[in-house]
Amino acid sequence: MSDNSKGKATSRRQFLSGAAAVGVGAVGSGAARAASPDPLITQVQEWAQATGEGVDATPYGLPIQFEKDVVRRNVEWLTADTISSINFTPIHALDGTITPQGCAFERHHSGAIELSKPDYRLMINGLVDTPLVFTYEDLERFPRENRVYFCECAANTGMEWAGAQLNGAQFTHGMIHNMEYSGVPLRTLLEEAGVKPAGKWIYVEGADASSNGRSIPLEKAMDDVLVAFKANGEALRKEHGYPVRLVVPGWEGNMWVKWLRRVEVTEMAIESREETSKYTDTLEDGTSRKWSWVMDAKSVVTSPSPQAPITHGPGPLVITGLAWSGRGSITGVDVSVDGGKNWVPARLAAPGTDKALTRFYLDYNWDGSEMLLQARAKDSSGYVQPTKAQLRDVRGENSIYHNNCIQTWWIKESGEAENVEVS
Ligand SMILES: Nc1nc2c(c(=O)[nH]1)N[C@H]1C(S)=C(S)[C@@H](COP(=O)(O)O)O[C@H]1N2
Ligand SMILES: [Mo]
Repeated sequence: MSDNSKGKATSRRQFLSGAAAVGVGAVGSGAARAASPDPLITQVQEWAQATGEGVDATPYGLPIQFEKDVVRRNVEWLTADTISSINFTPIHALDGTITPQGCAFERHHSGAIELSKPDYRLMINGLVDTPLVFTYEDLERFPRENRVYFCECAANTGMEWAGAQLNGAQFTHGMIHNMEYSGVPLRTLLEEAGVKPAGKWIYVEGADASSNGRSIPLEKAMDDVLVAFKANGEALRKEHGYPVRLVVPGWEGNMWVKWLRRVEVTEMAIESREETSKYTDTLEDGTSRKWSWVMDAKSVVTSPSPQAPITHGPGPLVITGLAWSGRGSITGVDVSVDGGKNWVPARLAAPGTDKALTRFYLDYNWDGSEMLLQARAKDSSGYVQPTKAQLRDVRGENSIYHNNCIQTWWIKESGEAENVEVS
């Protein structure tokens, strides 16, 4: 910590006065250190005395070695093996909103398969005028769109129902990624086949052993669903469904069928399959709800957080995180440093967009005392993210899916952070 920042730290009194003391701009407020002899400034360094790597060293670039900790991680005890399993996006270490494919969480029911473009076929059958089969090349000839959406597994934050459990935003909230997809609207392909009036649903399945079959109402299929083949400008990675996956904006990740092979237009939802009935939510009164497809508004502070502690002293501190809603766009995010007693509006890095991640910042002047840090998202439907207590009142503690409660990080004076609950 520099002497400069110590001198300008907010006093405890100011801190406690609440909203007024929170969120003042950090610019010029002591984040830089006074110039003093520093070998990194005064001496010619090793890397300036020789040439670097040539342009052909890495035909496909990887992150520099110093970033080797920014990787997907799994929680070993969560699943029996890594084939039917999940890992987590390192959201604590990322910024902006786009998730690089290489660190975007994976969820497979029977492992990631290798399916080439020449071997790829997509069939549309069922209640259509003309059953059709598309090759990869065929798909490329339809008018294409580019859209950014988040994909959240319904089980995200699912381990936190009964109590604060996993110590890191990566593990509590990392079953999410946000990419720019290029693809063909499913509507275009369905119209090509001609949906019969009796068709009210589609049943979609993948080419992997699990097939991950799902029923989706035709209305959604004709709305904003994409048959995508590129993510963030490049081909989908194998683990995200190469060469073609379904993108079902705002809806549970399990409907985003990877290695998409068939779309069947049906009269009713195909529910007999074990997989389809699996995704239900147990409620407080012991009953279950199903077909809770939409992911409600949610947010999390990604830094500081348990895996991203504060490593400097009092003074300017960038508090940042992500917010999203499957019902529309994020209109605002509030941040609390006192466990939800007082809230201040965070700054959105850009206006929220439809069913995509929104980055927020609170440029804070930290006095070095402990904080109970929370974020609360609001979306364009008027919905406000609930507290854990509010959510438990309705859903009890036996749910797994759809936990969108407000998360609390206890930031200690040392700058370390812990996953906690506030009553
Ligand atoms: N074919 C197929 N599609 C699938 C799955 C699968 O196992 N097989 N898993 C689903 C689940 S549960 C989720 S959360 C998302 C995860 O997508 P990702 O692996 O690209 O993150 O894919 C969905 N699509
Ligand atoms: Mo999922």
